[in-house]
Amino acid sequence: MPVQTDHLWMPFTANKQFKAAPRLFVSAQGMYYTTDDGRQVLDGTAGLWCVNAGHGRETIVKAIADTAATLDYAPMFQMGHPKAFEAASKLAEITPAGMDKVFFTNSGSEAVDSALKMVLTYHRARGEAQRTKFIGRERGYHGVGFGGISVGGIGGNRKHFSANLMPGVDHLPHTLNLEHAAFSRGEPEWGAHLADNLENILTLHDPSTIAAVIVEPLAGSTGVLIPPKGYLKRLRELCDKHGLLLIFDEVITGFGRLGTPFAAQYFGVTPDLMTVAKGLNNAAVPMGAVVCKNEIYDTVINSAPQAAIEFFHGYTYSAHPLAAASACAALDLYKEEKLFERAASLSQHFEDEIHRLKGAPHVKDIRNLGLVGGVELNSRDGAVGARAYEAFLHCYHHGVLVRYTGDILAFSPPLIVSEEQITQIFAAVGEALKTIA
Ligand code: PXG
Repeated sequence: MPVQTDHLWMPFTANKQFKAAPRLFVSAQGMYYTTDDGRQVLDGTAGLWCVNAGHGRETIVKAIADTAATLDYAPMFQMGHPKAFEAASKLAEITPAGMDKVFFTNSGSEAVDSALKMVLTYHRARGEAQRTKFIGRERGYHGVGFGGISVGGIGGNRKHFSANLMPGVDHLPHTLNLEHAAFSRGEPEWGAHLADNLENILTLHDPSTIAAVIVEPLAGSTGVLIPPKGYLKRLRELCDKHGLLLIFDEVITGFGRLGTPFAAQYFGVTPDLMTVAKGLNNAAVPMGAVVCKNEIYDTVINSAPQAAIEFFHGYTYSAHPLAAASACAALDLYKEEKLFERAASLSQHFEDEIHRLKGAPHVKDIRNLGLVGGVELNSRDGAVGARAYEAFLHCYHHGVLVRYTGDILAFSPPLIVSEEQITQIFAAVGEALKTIA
């Protein structure tokens, strides 16, 4: 029986186009989805960059099932439950030194908005309430809340809402430059100086009014923009020079995507706050978090009287028992199976295979780091995105799931992917590109 699609308004989807020919997954195991017509599709994107340990992992499934049976829900406002604290401790084990405090949310978008509020609360607690402005970056994706789209830099996500965005936000330029850095393998050599634009922006504001800078260490959603060598270190130095907090949005880069727990460790740059979600619990139940430096937590908590709520923020489902239990199980699994190390050891093969597409029809640029890759296509005249959509569709019908945004194909397989499967993903793309006009 074909599924009735009329009632659901689908997110970030061309609803009319999709409903004319729906694509449905009915189950998933390991590296594969199964479609409603019984085909196996290799997951080249870890769902939406989130199922880092692969699908249907037994210990995670069991943790969720057991928890649902024993503690379906517990309030976290003025109450608690053990798994919430355990999940925070397990997460703190793998965060950069000195970043041991965790605030749970239900998504990356909520993590970003929570981080922005946390920053404002911190500055107020330390007597710098005038620090209210944020600096994001062009092409940044920080979720879809009003805070997130305000600091974000993706035109399509902002323009309908532009009259209602948060005030006091400015943006750094993005770091993609095809003239100097096309087909870079890993981090581009060119472009560290782009961080110096922060100084230019600060001259337009009083730096003492800036609360924080927020960037994705590696920009994912916008089409995989790899930071130039030295760029993030420079950004950190400039933030320190002017007393600005630095937020890394690690919703995509967290949990082994680059072969280290977080991009912060990969690049050797420690932010003041990190936003995470997705891989936090292998995406089994909606969950996100803000991780902050101990000093931020201590300052906020110690600024309030003993019986006072220190941070007026939280969600009904903050650290929901099912989410917390699945986070504990996922974090254990990453450790037991050494999946972050596995990602690191696969990254050279991934790089070699994706760069084989150089010279394939329509390919304009190829970018990669860890187990993240992007292939940018030349757009068809007057139809941006059409080529990538057709390539995506061809891959899907030939058993490989890829992602696309505009005319950029994106790849981020689960960290359990094999070398052969990596080869298969890019071979499927190569075949697809030959068939499309
Ligand atoms: N920050 C970053 C860096 C993200 O990539 C969010 C925040 C928001 O997370 P939530 O959980 O609210 O969606 C994201 C989400 C894609 C794609 O294919 C990327 C995201 C979500 C869906 C699709 O590029 N990133």
